[in-house]
Amino acid sequence: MSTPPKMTVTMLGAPGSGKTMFLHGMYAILSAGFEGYFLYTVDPDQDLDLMDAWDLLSDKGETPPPNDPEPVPYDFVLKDGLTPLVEIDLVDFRGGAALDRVAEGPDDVRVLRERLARSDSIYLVLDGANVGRTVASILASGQTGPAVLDRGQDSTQVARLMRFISDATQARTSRGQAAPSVVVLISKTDLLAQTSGVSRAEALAVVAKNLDRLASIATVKGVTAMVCPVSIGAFGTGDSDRVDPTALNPENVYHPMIFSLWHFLSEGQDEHALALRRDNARLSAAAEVVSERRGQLFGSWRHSTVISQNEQEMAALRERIAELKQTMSEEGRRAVTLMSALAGMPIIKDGEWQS
Ligand SMILES: Nc1nc2c(ncn2[C@@H]2O[C@H](COP(=O)(O)OP(=O)(O)OP(=O)(O)O)[C@@H](O)[C@H]2O)c(=O)[nH]1
Ligand SMILES: [Mg+2]
Repeated sequence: MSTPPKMTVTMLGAPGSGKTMFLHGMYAILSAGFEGYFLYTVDPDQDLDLMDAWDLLSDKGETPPPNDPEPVPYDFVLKDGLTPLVEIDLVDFRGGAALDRVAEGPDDVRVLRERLARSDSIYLVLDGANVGRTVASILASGQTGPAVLDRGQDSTQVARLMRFISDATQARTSRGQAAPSVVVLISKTDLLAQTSGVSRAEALAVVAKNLDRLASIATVKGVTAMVCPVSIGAFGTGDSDRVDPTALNPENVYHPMIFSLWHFLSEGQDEHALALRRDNARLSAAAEVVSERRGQLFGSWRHSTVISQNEQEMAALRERIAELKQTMSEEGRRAVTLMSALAGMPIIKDGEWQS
């Protein structure tokens, strides 16, 4: 692959839901390498910023401050060994950017909405402590009634955030593009057991069973989604500025990015196949013109310009077709490998559980 394709990823989540810490944890783990995949910032200074923030957390327990209205943009490149697979455009917004009104909020509100419409992958970040409370109320009510995340903490946010994903999906499909992949990222899963009253595994099973009510966008037709329980450490619910650094224990932080890339490459296969069909059709048309002109009496003499123009086009098309076929087989192979790295993660396509 010559220049890697660019993928846009957007995190949506209420203030304090754990977006920035997830991003820091993901970078710390993936920049050190996971199963041969490496994530780097394009700008080496940003690598220092991210590593400094991670060092503050792992050495002193200092957590990142809440984001301000100035979004923090990152350009990453994900590599398989030394081979760049994809460039990733990811922006860390404050949670309020998704919840304020455009007319009243700072400019990040408009920027986030515009960005969602061109996002290839969207992470719906749900605070695990809240999800746990919802699980407790689902269990208490005998799994009936509406399952909304704890009001005042997260309820309206989830509905609102999902609406943005729905709008983004519509914007993309109206342009003939695939829907963005969706990661239902349950953050702070170390708190799930505490707030749900059942074990983490049981709580996650309740989430999976009730996903159509908790995060219904993940189960609609046309959407491919993954539920990903993430934790940065068993920090408890205490002071959010400072946590116990010895409790640091990142879990599942690389899965969302691997899933986004898998989906991006899989969708790319359909687009490549379409381009291949188009190029093959043009090649046959040009070949037909050449053979027809050559077949005419004095063909090569009277039609030499047309013939040579078509032959040039045929050579260019053959080259492009060969490149496309190579890209398709490389990306197809990579998609299969990426999927194996996601083994065991719950993936839902068109409302159907895949694993
Ligand atoms: N127990 C626990 N707490 C966490 C975890 N991740 C984050 N937190 C806590 O949640 C707080 C908020 O996390 P952030 O990542 O800053 O949240 P955010 O979504 O970026 O917030 P805004 O930038 O304000 O939108 C942190 O300061 C931590 O105290 C986790 O995995 N476990
Ligand atoms: Mg933040």
